[in-house]
Amino acid sequence: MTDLNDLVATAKATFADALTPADLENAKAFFLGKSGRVTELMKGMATLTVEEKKSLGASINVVKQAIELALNNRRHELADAEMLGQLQAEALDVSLLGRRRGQGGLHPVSITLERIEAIFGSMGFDVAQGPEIESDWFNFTALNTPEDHPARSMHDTFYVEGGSASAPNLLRTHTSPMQIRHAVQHVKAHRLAAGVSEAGLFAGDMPEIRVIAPGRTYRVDSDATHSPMFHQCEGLWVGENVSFKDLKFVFTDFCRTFFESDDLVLRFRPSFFPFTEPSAEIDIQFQSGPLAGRWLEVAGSGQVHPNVIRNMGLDPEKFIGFAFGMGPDRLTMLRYGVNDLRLFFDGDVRFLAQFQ
Ligand code: 2U9
Repeated sequence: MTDLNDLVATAKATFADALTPADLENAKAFFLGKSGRVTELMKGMATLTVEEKKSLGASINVVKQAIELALNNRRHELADAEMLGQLQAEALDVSLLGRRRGQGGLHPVSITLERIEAIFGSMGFDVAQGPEIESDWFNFTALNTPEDHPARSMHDTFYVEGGSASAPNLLRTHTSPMQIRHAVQHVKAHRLAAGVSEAGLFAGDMPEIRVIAPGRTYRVDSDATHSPMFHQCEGLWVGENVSFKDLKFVFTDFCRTFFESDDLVLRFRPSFFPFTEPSAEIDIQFQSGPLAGRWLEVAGSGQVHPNVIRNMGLDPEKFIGFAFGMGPDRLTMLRYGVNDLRLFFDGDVRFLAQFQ
């Protein structure tokens, strides 16, 4: 029995000395293998009596089970140690800050355009869209701009391929052509609805045209307050009984909502545009706050010229309206106190991120 107990102790010690699974399996063979110690003990029983076999066999079995248990325990220990080593070697420092992808956001001028659209939208204005490459007709002629107007020179306008030799296509110099296109479509649709022929100027019943046209515009110009690409947002309201009084109401409401201040007043200053007559610049003055006391020019405006009303297909004896035009870039500069327009278009994320 003492021999048998010693054998268990020896096996445990040998297994403990095995430092790798391969060593352990070799050690196992020494005790439990085909010619291992336990097997030899079994074979040694051949000459014993049945009674002796029973008694010694049971003891050998107990020893065998104890050795197997010791072997399995050591197997688990080695496997755990191996796993621990692997976990340590491949450890991830989850406390390290990740490299997050920037969230992105709207450009400050886009924020302004969205606000303008929301404010005029709430006053019942549609939002027109149109091409940035325009024809001479929609950009100039339909808007009553004469042949010899400086805006038509190579000096002031980016001409592109297409169109005719005498009237090449161009990058639109203002957003007004979108409103002419919108008005022409509007008139056409209501002529059809009213069953009035396409010929001649329309003088029937028609819902009012109320539209704004925001977008990119292009002129040959570049300094701290001018960029070759800039934004405009023009508005147009044409009906049978629309006046400067409505323009003043609409634009005052717009400015107070846009600048989030009721503490501002408007001033209309006579001016000239080919597409409006009479025309006026619109200045605003804050009565309080950082910009208080100075008159700030924010828009041009006027009663739509009868020739322009005609170019929409409408009878100017019946239809009248007003238009206004403003620069969202400049409005953004005023709202945020930015003093150089070029910052908006340099694409420096450090500058742009400040508006998020
Ligand atoms: C149609 C008829 C008339 C739109 C108008 C202005 C006056 C104007 C510019 C000033 C500098 C915008 O800020 S700016 O870039 N615009 O002064 N725009 S009236 O008149 C129209 C538009 C469309 C069919």
